[in-house]
Amino acid sequence: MMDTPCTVVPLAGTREDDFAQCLLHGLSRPQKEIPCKYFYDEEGSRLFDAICELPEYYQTRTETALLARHAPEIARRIGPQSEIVEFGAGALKKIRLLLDVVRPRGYTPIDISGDYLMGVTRTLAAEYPGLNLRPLAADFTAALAVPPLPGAHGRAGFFPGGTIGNFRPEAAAGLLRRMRASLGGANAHCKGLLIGVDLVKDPARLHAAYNDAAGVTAAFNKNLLARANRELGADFDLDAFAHYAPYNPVARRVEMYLVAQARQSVTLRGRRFDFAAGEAVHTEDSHKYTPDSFAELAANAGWRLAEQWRDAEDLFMLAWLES
Ligand code: AVJ
Repeated sequence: MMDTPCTVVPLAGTREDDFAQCLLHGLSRPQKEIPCKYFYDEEGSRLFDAICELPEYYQTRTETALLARHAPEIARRIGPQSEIVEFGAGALKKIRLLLDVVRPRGYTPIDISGDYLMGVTRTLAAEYPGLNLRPLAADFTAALAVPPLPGAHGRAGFFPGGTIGNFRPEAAAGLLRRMRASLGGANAHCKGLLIGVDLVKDPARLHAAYNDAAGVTAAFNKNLLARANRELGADFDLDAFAHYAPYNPVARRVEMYLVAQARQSVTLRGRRFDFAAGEAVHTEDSHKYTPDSFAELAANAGWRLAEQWRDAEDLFMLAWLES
């Protein structure tokens, strides 16, 4: 039996994420913006979990079905006794679909929220007593030196959820390149990277997924302002902003905004920010790919799309990249 992992190792080089600094900076720009990574405080993570259950939000359930269905083929690609490194591991839900079939020697979940990661890792350790667990607290977008797990037969990366879509193509290629470097390196034999990708589809379907009838996505978007009020003592009037999330079929991305419904001022850390009526704060991009456009992105990052699994409706793709 392994020791229960009760320490989450903070990886060197991870800088403190500063919501206040980022917000002051983002709201001072000619085009106001708040980076989408700030959605995920406790309340935001709860709202995102609710999004995943929405009838309009097909992504989570489609990816989950693909993972369950193709686990044996994925296992063949990863190989036995390997190490799986997950980037932005969150609640450790999706890895469970692979563990019993892939039977890796070790699992290294990386997440920015160290305390949360410690809790969920403990639960996983109790369920998989033979698994070598190595939780790392780090920002997965940084260049991370992840030392290979001793005794493992190669390692594979895991980046589900379609989160790659939050990055502009240039940044996405940079991120995939850094993941390749993190997984490879001196004594690590990189088997590949399993990544979830949301696909280009009927704009109406995409629009519905980000403009759900129950208003959960709107609440998720507005949580950025609620969080600023809670954590930083800002005075955003949540009713004075509207959720706006159109699909841009030319750029092939959903763009999310918070739009001021009337002229207003907000005070944050002693500074005043003015909003014109109709002025938008950009909060998220969610890029969609075709299998070909994703293969091209991967190639720009030194990866080759070696295999792909899609649902019958071509809503979502699990891609297996090799270098
Ligand atoms: C978690 C980034 C994949 O882009 O669909 C859901 C986040 N934003 N609804 C996505 C999100 C609005 C989600 N990702």
